[in-house]
Amino acid sequence: MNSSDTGAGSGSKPPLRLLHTSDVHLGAYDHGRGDHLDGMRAGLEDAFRRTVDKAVNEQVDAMLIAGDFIDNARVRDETLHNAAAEIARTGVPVVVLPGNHDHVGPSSLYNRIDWAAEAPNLHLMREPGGETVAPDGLDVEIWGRSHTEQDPRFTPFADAPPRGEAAWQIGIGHGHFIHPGAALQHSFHIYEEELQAMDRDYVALGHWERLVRVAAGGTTAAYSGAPESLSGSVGGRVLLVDLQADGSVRIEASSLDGEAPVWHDDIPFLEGAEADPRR
Ligand SMILES: [Mn+2]
Repeated sequence: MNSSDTGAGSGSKPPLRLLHTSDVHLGAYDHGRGDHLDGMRAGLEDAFRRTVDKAVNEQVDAMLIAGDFIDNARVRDETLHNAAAEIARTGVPVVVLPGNHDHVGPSSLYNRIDWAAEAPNLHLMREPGGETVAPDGLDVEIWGRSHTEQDPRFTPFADAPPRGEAAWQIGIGHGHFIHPGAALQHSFHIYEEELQAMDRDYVALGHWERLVRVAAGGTTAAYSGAPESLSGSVGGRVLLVDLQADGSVRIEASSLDGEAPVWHDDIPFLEGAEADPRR
């Protein structure tokens, strides 16, 4: 898409559409035996295939995967090759932020195959100190901080840098949003004040198998939930994020199963007692 034509008006921005997903957990059942596990394994792969179909059909400009794309470092080789092939099939920049299940580091699964060769459109975030991805041809910068090991003190957004130069500024993180009144026993804390201070246009969150918006000052921030939930009770949706010419951001929870979409204002905010992270 040619977005350069839309920048002439005062205060207008180039519209972009993103697909946000997380917690795909490809390969979670790679080492079990039996028809039941074979079916669940195929189900995870099929859910990601439908996620990529969605990205193609909705003509998104980029896809964001907010952690736990792959379940663990011992998945089958074919799982990694299939994952890379699906990323390549999107035909658009795909930003993968490693989470606690697929962290970077010396024994990382991201060192096992040549991702750059198999999926040249992949932007893999490898910096635990944080890094900015700026895909060619898109007026957007995505900042995130990769997990390295399963360090419970890891903080996805503490002391994040200020906005960059591109028209659109996105944050991506994998962790546990701390709701006022929630207990503090969980790892990878994310706080509303941090999201507010970052001053991004959208923050893509992962780690919960739950579709929910969270408070972030004036910023829209949401967990996409998983394409296919490991717990079996939720999931099946991805978020389409429309960054609009007037500077506003609208999100839509789009079903992978043909169910009706849930629009921006109908997507629930996290409220009440402590959140309920699956992993
Ligand atoms: Mn996680």
